[in-house]
Amino acid sequence: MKLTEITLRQMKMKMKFPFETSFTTMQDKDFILVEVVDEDGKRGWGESVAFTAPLYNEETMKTNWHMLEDFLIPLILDKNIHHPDEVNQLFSPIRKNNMAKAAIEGAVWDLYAKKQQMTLSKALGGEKKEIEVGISIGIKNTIDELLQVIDQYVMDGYKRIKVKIKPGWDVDVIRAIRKKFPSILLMADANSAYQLEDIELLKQLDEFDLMMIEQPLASDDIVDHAVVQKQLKTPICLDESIHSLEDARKAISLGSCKIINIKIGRVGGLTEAKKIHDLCLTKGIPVWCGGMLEAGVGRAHNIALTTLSNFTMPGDTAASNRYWEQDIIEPEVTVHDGMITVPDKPGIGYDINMKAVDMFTVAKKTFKK
Ligand code: OSB
Ligand code: MG
Repeated sequence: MKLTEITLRQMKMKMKFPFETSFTTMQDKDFILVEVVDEDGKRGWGESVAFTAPLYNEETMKTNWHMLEDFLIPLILDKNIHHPDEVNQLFSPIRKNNMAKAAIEGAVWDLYAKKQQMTLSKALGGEKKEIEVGISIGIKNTIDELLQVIDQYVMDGYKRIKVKIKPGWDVDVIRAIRKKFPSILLMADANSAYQLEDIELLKQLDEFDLMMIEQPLASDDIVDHAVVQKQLKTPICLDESIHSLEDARKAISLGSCKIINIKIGRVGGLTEAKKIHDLCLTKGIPVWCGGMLEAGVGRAHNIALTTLSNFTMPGDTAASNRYWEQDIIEPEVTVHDGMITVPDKPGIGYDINMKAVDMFTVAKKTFKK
């Protein structure tokens, strides 16, 4: 494959509901869509999961555009690529900026799978024909409001409920949920809102039989997480702290977590995501696929990755209509009884709805040799 043309689009989509986490409330979704074209005119699509502000990690939509335009596209344009794993290698001189790397790498994976006439799932070595999904619910104004929202998603069939917590919105909230829903699969995501000194509070969560607590401590910490994990019955799952295979190896060997949330963007692409998956399989660490409020292209990549065998816990990839009035893929992602049927068409398996893409495009630039 030789990439002869790469197009970046800056997209703006309105979410149906604001999504509140311990670090910010998101309403609009601004992101970069990447389209690659090869010498045969075949196309592949990728989506950057960087947000507009550097609050989840250090990247932003604009830093991603800069990295793509000035560094990553020049490294890949017109190069001969035999397999998408080579993209990881080509990008290795550039430090971090994982979401920018993953956006273009994902497009190359899609293109590669399409050229091989196989699904992205198969190209990655995935086997599942359907995947289990849960849902991630933001912070609400009142506990009653949250309980109502949970009730609706439980009735929709989602396989596990994740709620966001932060200081002041934690133990009482989880207690109320457990009282009303004694047997659902339940977990809490703190997005780094706590510190080592909060350990007594975190221990109070042990009585609620949570599947896991996601990223209680700082995003760059795997040392104190190990201290907390030793004192907690509830498994810790790391999200923000894992950027690479090396991070995963160190976190596992320190005992910083018992579960890992793999996000393709955070780890720099599907090749690295697969390596982390494989390591976790040998270490007995279950993984699941996290979400970044993706539009359809990112959602499709998440679905393909989740078909790998060690994704044994429901992920955050909910239905398109949970987030969007109109998604950018055809058909949209649908969930029945908490399951998504993996598409069987080549590549990401969904068509791009170009009318919707054009409607949400704010800026566009094409790069050629
Ligand atoms: O920590 O998993 C997270 C959304 C934005 C930023 C970080 C996270 C999340 C979610 C939502 O939990 C997952 C989704 O529905 O895509
Ligand atoms: Mg998280």
